[in-house]
Amino acid sequence: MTNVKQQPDPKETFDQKDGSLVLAHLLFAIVALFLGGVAGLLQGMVRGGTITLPANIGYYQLLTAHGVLMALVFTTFFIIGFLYSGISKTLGGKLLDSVRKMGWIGFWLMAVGTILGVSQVLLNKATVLYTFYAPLKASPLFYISLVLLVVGSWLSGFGIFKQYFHWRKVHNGQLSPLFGFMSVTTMLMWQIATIGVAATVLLQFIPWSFGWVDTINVLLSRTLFWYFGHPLVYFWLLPAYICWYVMIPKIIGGKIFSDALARLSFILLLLFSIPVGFHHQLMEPGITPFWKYLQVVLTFMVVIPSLMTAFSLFATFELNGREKGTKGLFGWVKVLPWKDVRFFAPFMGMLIFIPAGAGGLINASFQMNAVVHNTLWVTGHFHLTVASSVTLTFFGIYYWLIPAITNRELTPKMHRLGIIQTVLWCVGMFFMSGAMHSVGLFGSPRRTAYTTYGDHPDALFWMPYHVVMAVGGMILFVSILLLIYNIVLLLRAPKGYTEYPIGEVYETAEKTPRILERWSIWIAISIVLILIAYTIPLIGMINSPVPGSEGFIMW
Ligand code: HAS
Repeated sequence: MTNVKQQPDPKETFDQKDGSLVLAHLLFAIVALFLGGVAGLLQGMVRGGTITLPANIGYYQLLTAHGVLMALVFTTFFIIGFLYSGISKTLGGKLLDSVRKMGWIGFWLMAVGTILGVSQVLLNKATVLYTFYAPLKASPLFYISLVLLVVGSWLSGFGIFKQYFHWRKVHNGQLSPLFGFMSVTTMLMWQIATIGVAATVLLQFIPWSFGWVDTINVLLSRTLFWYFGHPLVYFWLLPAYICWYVMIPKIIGGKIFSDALARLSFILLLLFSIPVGFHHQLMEPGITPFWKYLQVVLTFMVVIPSLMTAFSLFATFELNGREKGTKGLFGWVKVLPWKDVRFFAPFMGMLIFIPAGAGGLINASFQMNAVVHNTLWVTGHFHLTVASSVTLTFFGIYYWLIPAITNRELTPKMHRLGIIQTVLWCVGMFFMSGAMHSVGLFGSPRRTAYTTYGDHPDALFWMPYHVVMAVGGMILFVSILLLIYNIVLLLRAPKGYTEYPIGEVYETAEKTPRILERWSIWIAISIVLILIAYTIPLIGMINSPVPGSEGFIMW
C-alpha cells in the first residue's frame, strides 16, 4: 500500500457550507464551556467557603450543570465539529451533501438534547451529577435528553464513516489520509462504547423514571455506565492525539515521525479502551476480584499507545531540531515555535499529560485506588487530563480552525492573546488541580458541598486547600472570558488565509501495513475483548441481581 501525500493544497479555501456546519459545533461548544465555567466558578467558591448560594440554587445542582456542560456537551460538540472539518479537508476537499445533512441533523438532535437536559438541571429536576448514578432519580425528560445527545452523535459518526468509505472507493488501493483514519477510529470507539449507555438509559432509567417499574438494578446500571464511561475519556483524548500526531509536526515545520506507529496506537486505543470500565468500580462490592484484576491488566495495556504517542512526539521534535542544526540532548527545545499559539497551547497540554497520565497509573493500581477513590485526588486527575491536556489542545485548535474555516487571518496579536489565555489556564489549573491532588491524599472527599464536619480537625486542615482550589477556579474563569473575547476577535479578523495544518510523513518512515485498515479484524478483536471482560460479570448481575433500589430524590 502506498503512502499518499497527506497535505491538501494550501491555497484551497475551506468549503463554505462545511465551514458553517463546523462553526455551529465550535460555537455551541464555547457557549457550553462558558455556562459550565460559571457553574464551576460558583461551586469552587462555595466549597472554599467564600460564598453561600441563594436558597433556590443547590451546590449539587451546579455541580451537575458543570459536569454535564463541560464533560459531555463542550467536548462532544467540539470533537464532532473538529472531525468534520478534518474529513472535509482531507477526504475529498468537501463533504458529500448527504454527509453534511447527517452532520446537521446530528447537530440539531444534540442541541435539542442539550437544551432539554440542561433545562431539567436548572429546574432542579435532575440533580444527579454527570454520571447520573442510580439510585438518584432524575425526571424522565433528563434521560430522554441523553438519548437525543447519543443518537445525534451516532448520526454524525455515521456521516464520518460514509465520507471515509466513499474516499476509499474513489481512491482504490491507496492509504487513507491519517486524519480520516483517526476520525473513523475515534467514532468507531464511540459507537461501540455508547451501546452501554444506550442500554442502561433505555432499558433501566427510562422505565424506572416513568414509574413503569419500581426498582432499578444499581450495580448493573453503574457497570453499563462505566462500560461507556471509560472509553468516553478516550473519546476526549483521541482528537487531541489527532492534533498532536497530524497537526503539530506541520506547525513546528517538521514531519510526522511514523504513519504506521500513529495508526497502530489508535488501533490499540480502540481495542483496549473499552473492556476496562471496572477500574472505576474497584471499590464496589458485587464484582469478584478476578474480573477486576483482568480489567486492571487491560487498563495497563491501554497505557501502551499513550507511551507510543509520547515516543513519537519526542522523535518528531528531536528530528525537527536535528534538521535545523540543533545539538545536545535538549537542543531541539530551542527551535520549537514558542510564540505560535497553535503550538504553545497543545504543547502545554502534552507537558501536563505526563503527570496526569502518571496519576492515572496510580488510580489503576488496586491498592492505591483504595487510598484515592472518591477523594478530591480523582477530581484533580481529571482536571489535569480532560480539563488540561485535552482542553488546552482544543483551545490551540480553536485559534487556527476558526480563521481557517471562515477564511480569515490569524494575526500576531491573536497569537499573543492566545498565549496569555493559555498561560492563565495553566496557572489556574496548577493551583486548582494541585490543591485537589494534595488534599485528596489527606482524605477530602469529592462531590461534597462546604462542610467542616462539626469542626473536625481533619476537615479544618483541608480548608486552606479548598481556598486554593477556589483561587485556581477564578483564574480559570478569567481564562475562559479571555478565550471568548479572543474568539470574537477571530470571527472579526481581517479576511485572508489561515492554513489548515496537515503534516506530511518522513520519506524514510516505514511503509504503513495494509492490515491497519482492515476494520473487520479490529472490530472483531474489540468485540472479543469486550465479551471476555464483560460477559460473565454481566450474566451474574442479571441472573443473580442485587436487591433493586427505589429512586431517591435528595434535592
Ligand atoms: Fe483517568 C478516573 C485511570 C487517562 C479522565 N479519569 C478518571 C475520571 C476521569 C478520567 C474523568 O484506573 C473520573 C471519572 C469519574 O467521574 O469518576 N486514566 C487512568 C489511566 C489513564 C487515564 C490508567 N483519564 C485519562 C484520560 C482522561 C481521564 C486521558 C481524560 C481525557 N482514571 C483512571 C482510573 C480512574 C480514573 C483508575 C478511577 C479512579 C477512581 O477511583 O474513581 C491512562 O490512559 C494514562 C496514560 C498516559 C500516559 C502519559 C503519556 C504522556 C504523553 C505526553 C508526552 C509529552 C511530550 C511533551 C512529548 C502514560 C503522551 C514533552 C516535552 C518536554 C519538553 C518534556
